[in-house]
Amino acid sequence: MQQTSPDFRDLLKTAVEIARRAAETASRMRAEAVSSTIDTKSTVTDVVTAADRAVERQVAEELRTLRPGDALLGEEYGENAADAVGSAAGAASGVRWIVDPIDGTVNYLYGLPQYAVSLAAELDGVVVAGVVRNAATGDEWTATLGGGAFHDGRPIRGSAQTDLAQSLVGTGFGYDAARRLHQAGVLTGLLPHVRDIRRWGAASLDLCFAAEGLIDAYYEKGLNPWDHAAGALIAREAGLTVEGLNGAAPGLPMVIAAPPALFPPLHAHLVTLNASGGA
Ligand code: LIP
Repeated sequence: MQQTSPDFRDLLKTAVEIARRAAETASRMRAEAVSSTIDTKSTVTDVVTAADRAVERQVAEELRTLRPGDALLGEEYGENAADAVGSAAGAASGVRWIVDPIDGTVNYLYGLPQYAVSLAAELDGVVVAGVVRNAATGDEWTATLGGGAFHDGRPIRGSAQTDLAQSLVGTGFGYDAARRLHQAGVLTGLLPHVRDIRRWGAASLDLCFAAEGLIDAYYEKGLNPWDHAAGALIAREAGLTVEGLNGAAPGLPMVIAAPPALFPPLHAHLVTLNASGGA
């Protein structure tokens, strides 16, 4: 059993408790919406926005109670949500939480069971604990820095695949049409060199699937910190290399998660295809 700092375990325990309650809220709000949009004439899209915001506020309020003095970065409220928890500039504790209240927004809109609450804890700028909870199925992936990665408490490791041509590769696309056009070109160039592609629609879950070997590798351009903070830790703790291009940290230009044997050939194709380019 890999050892992890007791503080990391405490942060993970808090993250899991908060993520479970947040996932319940997301699921409940969707169920209520589906039944109510008919009479209220509100659009389901409005409900998605309302749920995103409600879940993030719930996370912020719970963190304020459980972890006063910490900072928070969230998809819906940005660093402003830190007002609810602590000063964004520099949390007294050195801990900043990073939350995506509902990752997989379009899946949530359609009722496809691939949407998640993603919550990570950063200590002095390094993610040390993270949880990704599929709010539709209850599947939960967790990790602490140096403590390994788990799916519902079961240890997980990434793929043992060594041949890119036999690899199932996950990816995703932005919302902007110009970016999607460029990403389609990258996909066209990559597809002949891999077994197949999967597009699930939630980066945090894609990273967990790669961590468990359900897909062999994953890449995507345009991800925000809340999309990948928790999932990247889970993937790294499962033995994957998680980086951007040319040794950069994972971020907006590119996130690649792959086993050590697949990372170099996948990276080479993505560089050749200018995968971080375009809009
Ligand atoms: C989603 C990402 C996914 C990407 C989607 C979308 P959202 O985040 O998790 O990887 O391909 O286009 O950006 O918007 O559902 O929180």
